[in-house]
Amino acid sequence: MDAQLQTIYQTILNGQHRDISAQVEKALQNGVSPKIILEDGMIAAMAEVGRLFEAGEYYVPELLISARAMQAGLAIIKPQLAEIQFKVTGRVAIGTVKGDLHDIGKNLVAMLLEGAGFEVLDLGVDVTPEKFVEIADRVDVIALSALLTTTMLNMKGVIDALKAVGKRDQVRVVVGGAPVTSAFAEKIGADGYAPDASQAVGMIKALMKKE
Ligand code: B1M
Repeated sequence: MDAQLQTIYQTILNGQHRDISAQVEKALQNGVSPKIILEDGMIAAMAEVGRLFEAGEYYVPELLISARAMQAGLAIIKPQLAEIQFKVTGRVAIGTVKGDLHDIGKNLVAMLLEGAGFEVLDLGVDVTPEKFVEIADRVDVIALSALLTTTMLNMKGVIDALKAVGKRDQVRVVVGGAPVTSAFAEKIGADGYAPDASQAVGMIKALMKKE
């Protein structure tokens, strides 16, 4: 791995949020592509953080400080990602489902969607089905994120809540997040699934064209 990417990777792994901004800025100035910084440096580091947590070598505080460093790096890279995207119009409400506080992946999807020209309404984390129902009239797509095997079940709750008030057919519902699969998406009646943020943009663009 490139030395700059290795530094970024290690900084996120160590949770040094004060150092990451300058490192990402420097790599961008040196011509490293934002996509490579994101995927090979930052996302790869978070995957390793997850592995260390699973192995009992990292605990929740380490997850938090790595997440904080990741968010600081994302803030620097956001405008660059916006520039490399193609413009399309559409409105997307995005949120992490009820009971779930993970927001890094959701923020990444929101960021790339904005970069692709979508108007994004970010509802945050721990979002209730009622909140999604409330905004259903104002958007073309509702994008749901979940990182826990327990909370992914709440995605179906959103779809059921939309059905209960007769709004299911007005809006596309798409899902994603580490434990979510296309089979699960199909089972709960979602309109689309994507395994990562850039595929989420492609999938939502394709859904918009179908209208
Ligand atoms: Co949590 N956590 N966590 N955590 N955490 C996981 C998810 C876990 C897999 C770690 C592990 O055990 N290996 C595990 C879940 C196990 C399971 O359910 N099977 C876990 C656990 C157990 C927990 C707690 C229960 C721990 C505890 O308290 N004992 C707790 C739950 C809190 C809650 O939510 N109620 C908890 C808490 C936390 C922190 C708050 C400390 C922190 C989150 C901070 C934050 O988000 N601001 C945290 C973190 C950082 C993680 C890991 C290490 C990293 C997650 C991450 O940000 N990944 C994670 C381990 C892992 O994932 N390897 C873990 C990077 C991010 C870019 O990827 O979010 O997957 P991801 O997003 C991807 C795709 O999934 C996709 O695009 C993104 C990339 O392109 N995507 C979408 C995401 N959303 C999408 C929506 C779409 C499309 C694609 O819509 C169409």
